[in-house]
Amino acid sequence: MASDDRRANLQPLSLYVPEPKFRPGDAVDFTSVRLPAAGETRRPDTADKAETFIDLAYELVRVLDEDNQAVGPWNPRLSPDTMRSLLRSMALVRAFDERMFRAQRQGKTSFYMKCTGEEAVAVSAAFALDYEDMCFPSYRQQGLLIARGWSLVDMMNQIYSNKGDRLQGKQLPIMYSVREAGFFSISGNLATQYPQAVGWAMASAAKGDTRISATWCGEGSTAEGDFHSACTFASVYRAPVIFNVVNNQWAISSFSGFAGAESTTFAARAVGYGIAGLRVDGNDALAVYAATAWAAERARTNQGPTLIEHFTYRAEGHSTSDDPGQYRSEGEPNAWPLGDPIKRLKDHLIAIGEWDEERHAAQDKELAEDVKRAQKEAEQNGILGHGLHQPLDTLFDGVFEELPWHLKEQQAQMLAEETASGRPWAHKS
Ligand SMILES: Cc1ncc(C[n+]2csc(CCOP(=O)(O)OP(=O)(O)O)c2C)c(N)n1
Ligand SMILES: [Mg+2]
Repeated sequence: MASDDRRANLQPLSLYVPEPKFRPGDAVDFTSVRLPAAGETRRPDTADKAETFIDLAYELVRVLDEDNQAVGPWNPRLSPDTMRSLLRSMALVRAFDERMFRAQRQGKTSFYMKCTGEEAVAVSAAFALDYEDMCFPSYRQQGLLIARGWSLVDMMNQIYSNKGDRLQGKQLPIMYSVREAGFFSISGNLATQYPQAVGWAMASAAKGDTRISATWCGEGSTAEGDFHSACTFASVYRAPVIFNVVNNQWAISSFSGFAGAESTTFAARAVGYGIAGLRVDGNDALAVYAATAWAAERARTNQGPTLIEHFTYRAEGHSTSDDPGQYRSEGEPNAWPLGDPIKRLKDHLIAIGEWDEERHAAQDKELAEDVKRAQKEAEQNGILGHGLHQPLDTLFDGVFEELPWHLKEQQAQMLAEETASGRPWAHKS
């Protein structure tokens, strides 16, 4: 019998292609999102073996409850002063984002990326880690630099690629690199920071150092090969590294289903590699703090890596080049059931009598003024479109230890053409 005849009786295959639940114009209903209550998820000892708490990869570590109280075994019991500084740092990140987004719209820079709604992910981590621990962030963790007290002017100089930009305009705006603040150069190629963080952690362990590393990527980026090879290396060598997966539901216009969210959680990726996995309410600054401190303690005591999924929501566009109104319902950000991280910590501090609306409003005003002042100072070093801020021949500096012959030729040709054009700003001196 011909094989065609045999196959005629079989059911045809069909390819499954995920579809986001809501598209522009749709009413949003997030009631199907399973949310364990605050305080419900258990907290294992940091010395426990990863295989004894696999359930945590499917639960949700939450501290702040519906009544704005901090509850349960993960409550980090931070002092009111520490919580006020956490709140202030998150509010400063938001003020910075607002101002720089506007600067892009005013044509002062070509590009900007906000982290609105995700401020707790980076800021709480910065509070829970040691300043000496090394961070390998994606482009949405400006909160690390801001919480570590790095200069806003320096960040803005980079955004403007101006005279004060220590990276000499060689990186896309917002792709900072700050060795002094333990902030590794941001890469445009998604997930490359994951193996780098593991390598750094392995080196730290091999040298008998005491510092650990932490890295961040979006849920979409977990589909990259680099994510998986990093997990393998970290598991095999028990590298002292914290893997943060920021599940903000979207990867530009692709929803999380395209990275596997319909089948399992992102924290569950840890299970297959035999490493510790936690799933955390990413909009709960206290839960993020507690999870990071727990993972850091494991890393520091040679228990190896932890993967933390931060369950959150990207409240605004992917970047200044994006228009989310084209692909998702406008109702999503407001319907997100885990709320806003700044509002939740603010409401907690108010509920325990350690803050009030007037102080909050006054702080917002003060932070907006601070950011404005920094912006004025940075703009004295130049903005986009106001001439060349870095001498043209520095274009070839700082990449190769010794410039290859073909680049030397290109450099010479460029300089000859510029000299012929008679433009006065073309050369170093
Ligand atoms: C290797 C690689 N592929 C694709 C891109 C283009 N790109 C930039 S950001 C992005 C979405 C990433 O989404 P996610 O990892 O969820 O992070 P988020 O932006 O949500 O923080 C894509 C596809 C890239 N920069 N690098
Ligand atoms: Mg994402």
